[in-house]
Amino acid sequence: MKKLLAVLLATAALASVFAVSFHAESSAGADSYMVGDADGDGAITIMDATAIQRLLAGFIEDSDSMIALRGDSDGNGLDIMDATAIQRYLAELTVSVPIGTIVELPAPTVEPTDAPTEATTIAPTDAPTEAPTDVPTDAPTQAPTSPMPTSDPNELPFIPVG
Ligand SMILES: [Ca+2]
Ligand SMILES: [Ca+2]
Repeated sequence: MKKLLAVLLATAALASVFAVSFHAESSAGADSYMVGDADGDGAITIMDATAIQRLLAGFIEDSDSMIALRGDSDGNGLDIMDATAIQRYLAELTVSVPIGTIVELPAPTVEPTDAPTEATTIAPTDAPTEAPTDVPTDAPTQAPTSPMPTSDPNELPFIPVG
């Protein structure tokens, strides 16, 4: 019962935190469940194992499949081992499944929205037709001021022999 008490205390602490933080968005526990809490009363009790056994025996219906979802502690579908796991958990025996763990409910499947069929109404902008206003600058008309070389720099200087 120590484990159960710890889980309940942790759940209560979480619930109070959520109540403060997310009170406006959703009621606590509406989008999550406790693994093993087959009957959904918020606690792991022998009634959860009994609910699984009764469902498997066909004595009760599971119209919204929540007993099967919450009771399936190992994720392989609801079977008698899930009831046994709850009994072992309550007897404080070793269980290898996450009984008592809070699990978020899978998000509801949302139909994909249709892609918009209307064509975009924004026409492409026209390219600018106005000519550029900058006139190209004239090429320089003034002749270079440095004098042109008068002799071929590759020509060897004349050295008189004598
Ligand atoms: Ca329960
Ligand atoms: Ca199972």
